[in-house]
Amino acid sequence: MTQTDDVETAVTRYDAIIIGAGFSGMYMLHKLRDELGMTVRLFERGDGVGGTWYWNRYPGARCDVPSMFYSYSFDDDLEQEWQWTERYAAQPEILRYAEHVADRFDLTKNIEFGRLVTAADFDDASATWTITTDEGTKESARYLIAASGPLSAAQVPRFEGLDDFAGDWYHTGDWPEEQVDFTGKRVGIIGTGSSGVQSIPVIAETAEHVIVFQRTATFSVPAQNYSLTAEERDAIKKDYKAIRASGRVGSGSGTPMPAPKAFANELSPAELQHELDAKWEWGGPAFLRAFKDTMTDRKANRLTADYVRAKIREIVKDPDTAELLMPPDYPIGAKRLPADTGYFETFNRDNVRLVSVRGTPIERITTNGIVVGDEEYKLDAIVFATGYDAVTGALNNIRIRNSAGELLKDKWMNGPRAYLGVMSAGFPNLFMVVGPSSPSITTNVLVSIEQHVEWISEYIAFLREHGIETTEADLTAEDEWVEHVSELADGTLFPEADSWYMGANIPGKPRVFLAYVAGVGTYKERCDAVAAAGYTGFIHDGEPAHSLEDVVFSE
Ligand code: NA7
Repeated sequence: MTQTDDVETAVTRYDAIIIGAGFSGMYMLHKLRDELGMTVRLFERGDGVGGTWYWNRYPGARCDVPSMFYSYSFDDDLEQEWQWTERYAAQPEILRYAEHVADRFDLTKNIEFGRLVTAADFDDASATWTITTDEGTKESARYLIAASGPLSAAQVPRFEGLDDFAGDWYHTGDWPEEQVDFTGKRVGIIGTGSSGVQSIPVIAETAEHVIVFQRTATFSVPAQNYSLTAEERDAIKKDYKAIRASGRVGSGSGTPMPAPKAFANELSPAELQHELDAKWEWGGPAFLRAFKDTMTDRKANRLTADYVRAKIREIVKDPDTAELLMPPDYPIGAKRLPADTGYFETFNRDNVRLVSVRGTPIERITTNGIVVGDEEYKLDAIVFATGYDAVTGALNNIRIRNSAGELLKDKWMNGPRAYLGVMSAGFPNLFMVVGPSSPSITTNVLVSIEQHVEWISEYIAFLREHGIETTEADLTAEDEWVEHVSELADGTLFPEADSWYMGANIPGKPRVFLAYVAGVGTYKERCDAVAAAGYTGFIHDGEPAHSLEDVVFSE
């Protein structure tokens, strides 16, 4: 079905083009090609599949969602045959899994690796998207699916002098393929989010000296990772569907975990302590579910935060270092809560030093190291664990333009706008997987990815079946959705922190909460209701798909 246009650029026409070969793009490719019989081409800037897990090869990189559930559920044989070795898989194992999926479903034959998509232009007349790659090549398709990832645009702060640094420097999200050996080196690590929290303990084991440059002290809870036994795996696999489903209902994050029993103010001091102890022992993000209102009530949140502060004082031997590690007064969980293995303990090591850059920011980088205040810290290597331009970064890095010449980036100047988080008004036939205003980043992203891919491919099947050439989000529906998403966030403590969830980590980025917080189950119900009503809130070939009054978004 592939055609070649007779225009000068010899554009090849596909049914769909997908950007990104992470978990979103790989499943999308499988769905569209193998179930819908479409011609599909996927463009991936890396030289292999895996997306985030292809790039994040830093020491200690590990998932913070249990691997048995941070995996695809769409294929029974796949979920039964893969044997996760740890409760929380490390990056190499997750990458092997992604490669296994690519082999199993023969995906790579439709993927062009090492090709960065730099621009995408929609043409109303032919109802096609034409993408341009960094090599200047162009391809076109009816549908463009952005599976470019919510955490893929790595951010290196523009410190003066970085180019002069004589040592090596790395970003955790753009780590080299070959192993980096820090033995005998003085390593500076900037950033104490999840990537810093995971990498600092591991780098400290080999480096001669580690200096951690901390701007905001972080909360962190132990992952409580362990090796999975065959019995544990088998027990889950026996009942895989039902166990997975239990994490997908209502306001769930998508990961099965113990539900909170009560609101904090319903519990006695002893019961509060018991709930927090139990969740600390359970490990990882479940800690934020000690109470029903941890993320909505300041008092419940403060109890939870103070519990971690007390743990830090207990673990870290030097009282001055412990004080520096004390997270300031932002709600715990309002910045993504890292799940660590020995993070606070690492500051008891003789070869680790903590430097606060909160009051006195990093001034510049020199040939020899990093200058803070009047001190120059001599370094052989610098690790930037400084995060991402989350959710919108990867999309805005592509010059996405509609037929009227409008840029998506300009439309999103004051914050991203997307109906259901899948499509932005004025940009027809462009679907986003785990896009802004969808649950994505606040959930087990594999669950959100599967739901989005399945919903989008069903929609595409519907469009093809009904001979509809273009679909686009209706502006009113989009405005209502964005308003609804923002109201939901305002009912929580999330907006109170300067987090990447809020875009606050990127200078100049609008302060907007980037996700839908009512949970994967509720969100799926909304999406399914839209589909059942004939794709309400979308415009099909210029005509409203259905009356907007059929779908009410306010709670
Ligand atoms: P994060 O969570 O955005 O953390 C970035 C860290 O880098 C954070 O501690 C920042 O301090 C720090 N940072 C950023 N810019 C600077 C400058 N200019 N100076 C000093 N320190 C700086 O990114 P991660 O990669 O750790 O995690 C991202 C997600 O990936 C994670 O949540 C998981 O979902 C997976 P700040 O707190 O902004 O003061």
